[in-house]
Amino acid sequence: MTAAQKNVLIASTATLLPCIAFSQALDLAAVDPTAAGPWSEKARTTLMVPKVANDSITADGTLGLNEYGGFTGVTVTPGANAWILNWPEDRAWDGLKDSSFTFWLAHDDNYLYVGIKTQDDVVNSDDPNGNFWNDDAIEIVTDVLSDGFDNNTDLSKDPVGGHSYVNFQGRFSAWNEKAGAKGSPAWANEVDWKYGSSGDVFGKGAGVAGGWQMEARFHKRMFESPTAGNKLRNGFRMGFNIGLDDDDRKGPGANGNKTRSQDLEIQYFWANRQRYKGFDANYLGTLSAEEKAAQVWRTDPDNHPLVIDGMGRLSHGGTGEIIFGYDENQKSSGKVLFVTSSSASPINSDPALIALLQAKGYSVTVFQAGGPPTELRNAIVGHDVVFISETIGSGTVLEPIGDPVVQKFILRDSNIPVISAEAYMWDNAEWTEHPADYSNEFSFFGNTGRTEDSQPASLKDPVDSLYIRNVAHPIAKGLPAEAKVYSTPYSFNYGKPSADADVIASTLSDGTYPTLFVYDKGDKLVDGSTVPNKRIGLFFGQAASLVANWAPELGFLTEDGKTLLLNTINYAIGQSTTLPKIAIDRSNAGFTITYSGGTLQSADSLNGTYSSETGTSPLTISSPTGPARFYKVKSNQ
Ligand SMILES: [Ca+2]
Ligand SMILES: [Ca+2]
Ligand SMILES: [Ca+2]
Ligand SMILES: [Ca+2]
Repeated sequence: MTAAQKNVLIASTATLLPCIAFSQALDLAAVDPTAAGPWSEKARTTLMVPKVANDSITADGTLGLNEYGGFTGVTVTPGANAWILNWPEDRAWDGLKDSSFTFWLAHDDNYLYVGIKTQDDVVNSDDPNGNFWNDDAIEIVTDVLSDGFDNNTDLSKDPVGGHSYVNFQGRFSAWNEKAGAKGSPAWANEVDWKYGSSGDVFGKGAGVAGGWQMEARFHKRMFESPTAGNKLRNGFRMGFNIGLDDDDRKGPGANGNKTRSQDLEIQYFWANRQRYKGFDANYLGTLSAEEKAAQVWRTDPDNHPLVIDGMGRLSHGGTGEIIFGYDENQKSSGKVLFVTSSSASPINSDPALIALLQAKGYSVTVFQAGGPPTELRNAIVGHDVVFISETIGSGTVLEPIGDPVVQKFILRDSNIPVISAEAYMWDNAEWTEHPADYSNEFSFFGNTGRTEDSQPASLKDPVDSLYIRNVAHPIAKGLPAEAKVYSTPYSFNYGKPSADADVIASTLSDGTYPTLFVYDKGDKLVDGSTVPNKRIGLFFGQAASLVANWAPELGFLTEDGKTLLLNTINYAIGQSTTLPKIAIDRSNAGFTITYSGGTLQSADSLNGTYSSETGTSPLTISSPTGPARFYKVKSNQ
């Protein structure tokens, strides 16, 4: 982000700082259900769901060691990190031993699994399935297609996913046990599902010393929409929330002593994020395509303010998000140092990016930029790649050098691949041409869709596609020439790298304003210095007041966008090293060049100037011209 944006962001995050009361003496009447807190922080409500071997999890109510694929259980505690419902009037909570819970998530080819351990002083269930909120039970709310609607999942009749309860015994709210059929339409309304040990939903649990434990499994077909085609695997992102209801036998239920107005003593949730009020399917239906693309609700705080309240716990928009771990045969490996503006609570798309990298198999260390330069230089030790997020202030990865003093990239001499999505450090890093005084001059570098006069008019439009310039490069593998990488118009980073850089993609169709470019080891930067390892400028941009004055989200990336991002990290780490190979077949009228392991280049003399060919292998030259042509494959490693 630019310095000016950073100041604005500091002001806005200051108002979001959570007020965490760790005391067990919690005054429930004083809890503000509209307040921000850990439940609304992206960093604390974003999770990666590990992929485990089929049927390695048994929903038997016993959570085995590592049964959940290494998932670190998430503990949800009133007074520490839970959003608490401000109802009923005589709600009560007497501390951890009265009610708190830890949950685990994992998935295999067929099922999503949820494991629960609670502390609960009195364990009870004496209500019918549809009223499990009056018993000891968990609640699950999903936003399967991540639409973020301000809706009520008890009424919206979601075709897939929705709202359900599983009581401490593993019984299911949406199942009519007497009829042996679907009951409530609040869950997977358009899926023909069944509950049972061999059904689509099954749970099992029981009271244990000090509380209860329960496991439930949900067949993925209850979340997978035939029309949307979504599959819960390989990086898929889904809105998810989990809450808890505590019945301690003091209410009007059959087992209760009737001293309280309700069986429910307290209800609390893991997540309750800010959502745009009034943003739902009906409202979207009133918008034109242009208004949708401009996401007009984001800039209409009078009609669509960002809110947190009791309805959020039942809405799509209030959910946290989970990202599904990749299949074993699609995983990568490597250690990523993720450089962000706050390691305590990363913002914008960073929590979801981190979860996506973990889902892909990378281990991620989060590093907060802005400390002494040696701190960053020391932090890279043991890592395979540095990823610099757009959330950082560009100055936080620079240090003053020389006389006269200029700000230079701290890792300029570090022998580690670096990817940066923060375009405003590219100039000081000498990755892009820039004014002599390193000022922000948008004809050289920046992000598209800005108001500044120095930005060329051709870069001011809202766009969702970039142009692949090097189809043979491993980063561009499998992508079309014009690749739609954003699901909604957003901003691209761009710069003017030196001639040594491989331009993978450009912002404009004529190849100008590269938005994804690579310096390989030994290439020269714009100041003539030689890079000790790969340096990669990444397209994924940031807020741009003209077209998208809001922070990036992982949801803005299409599958092609995610592929481009993950290919970039794979390439930077350099796992798929293949030696360059070339073969020329002259059996036809012309000739055919088959090559792999790099970029095909040609020149008109052996020691001439080689330039990259644009065609993919095998490349057929049917009408050769000139006396001779020399071809070589330049390694991408
Ligand atoms: Ca188990
Ligand atoms: Ca209790
Ligand atoms: Ca009850
Ligand atoms: Ca209880």
